[in-house]
Amino acid sequence: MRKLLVTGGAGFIGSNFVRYAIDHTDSAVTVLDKLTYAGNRRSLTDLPQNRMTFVQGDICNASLVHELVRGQDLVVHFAAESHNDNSLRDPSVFVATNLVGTYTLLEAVRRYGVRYHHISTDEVYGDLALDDPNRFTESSPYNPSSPYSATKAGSDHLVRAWVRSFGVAATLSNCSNNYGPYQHVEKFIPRQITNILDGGRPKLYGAGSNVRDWIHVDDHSAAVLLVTAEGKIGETYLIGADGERNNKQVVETILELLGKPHDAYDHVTDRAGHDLRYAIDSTKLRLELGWRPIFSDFTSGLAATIEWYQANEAWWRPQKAKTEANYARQGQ
Ligand code: NAD
Ligand code: TDX
Repeated sequence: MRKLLVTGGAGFIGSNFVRYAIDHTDSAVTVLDKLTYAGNRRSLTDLPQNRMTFVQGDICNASLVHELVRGQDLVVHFAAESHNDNSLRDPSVFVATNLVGTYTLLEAVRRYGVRYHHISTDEVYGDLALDDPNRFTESSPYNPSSPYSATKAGSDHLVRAWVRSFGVAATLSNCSNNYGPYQHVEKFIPRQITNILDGGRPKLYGAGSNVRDWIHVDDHSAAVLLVTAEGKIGETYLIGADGERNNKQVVETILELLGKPHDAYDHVTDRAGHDLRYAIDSTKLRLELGWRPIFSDFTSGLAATIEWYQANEAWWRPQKAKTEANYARQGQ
């Protein structure tokens, strides 16, 4: 049985990954999560408690991190401050968690010789023009735009330096925009779904022409598990499911799935420095490791996600009013 430490396991992708890993492997999972505003213990309560240990704590706490890393077979590091809009309001916690937190974990896996997998984002590569025929690959130059993506880019560089300088056994993956259950209502898709469920309207930044490359969170989890099993030490794998759509198209699909008119949305203040387009070329992952996405139809994945938010109001309701009040202060 593999002993697995998952940081950020009470967040959106982390909790889906823990569920996926418990369903698809015999791993014994320890979750380390600070339970910030973005972490939710309820995202893990349906899991068999004999397969999972939950520890509330900060990845910047070196003594706690060393105690937990020691004796593990693998650390998968999801914990982060993850929201671009928040990083524009207060970057400080992004520097602490995304950079110092990653450094703290790297020192611990170095000390105890534990295998490490680093979860990162396509945003480290900056953005693409709408008509650029190229997509991001593992050799695209780093060019992050926001405080969030700059700290994620810095954390990737730390991992590569610890591999080369200290021989840490690490792999990295950079994924595109995830959607699915348990995503915080501050993020684009859950915000729009819950606005409509609440009798309100979707809020589109600017003209809505920005493009994101959507992937279902379970396809991300499957790719991460595969990289931890078969990826080459020191290598980076881009994860994407050919899911490019602009924000206006996504909002129109959500409105249609909920039986509302196509144009029942509002345009609001654009995000400062808003990246125009992300697009991933995942050829390396597909050819070298044989990964394929299962959720190839975005509309049916989105319909299932909408059903999840309809059935789980008790999960998202406590966050909704505060999140919308924060947005309203920014004219969003
Ligand atoms: P999230 O904000 O939903 O969850 C983050 C989790 O980390 C929360 O449970 C939070 O409590 C925890 N956390 C934050 N600071 C911590 C600290 N100092 N110590 C311990 N725990 C802490 O984020 P997410 O969307 O699930 O993203 C998870 C990871 O995936 C991040 O590294 C993010 O950069 C990356 N990523 C996300 C996406 C996406 O579309 N959401 C895409 C690519 C990569
Ligand atoms: O209300 C909104 N209206 C809107 O038009 C919100 C919240 C967002 N948007 C736009 C901004 C983006 O173009 O929708 C797009 C997606 O926004 P977010 O959900 O904030 O995601 P993004 O900024 O693309 O970053 C996400 O994907 C990459 C995750 O939050 C990151 O953690 C990940 O690294």
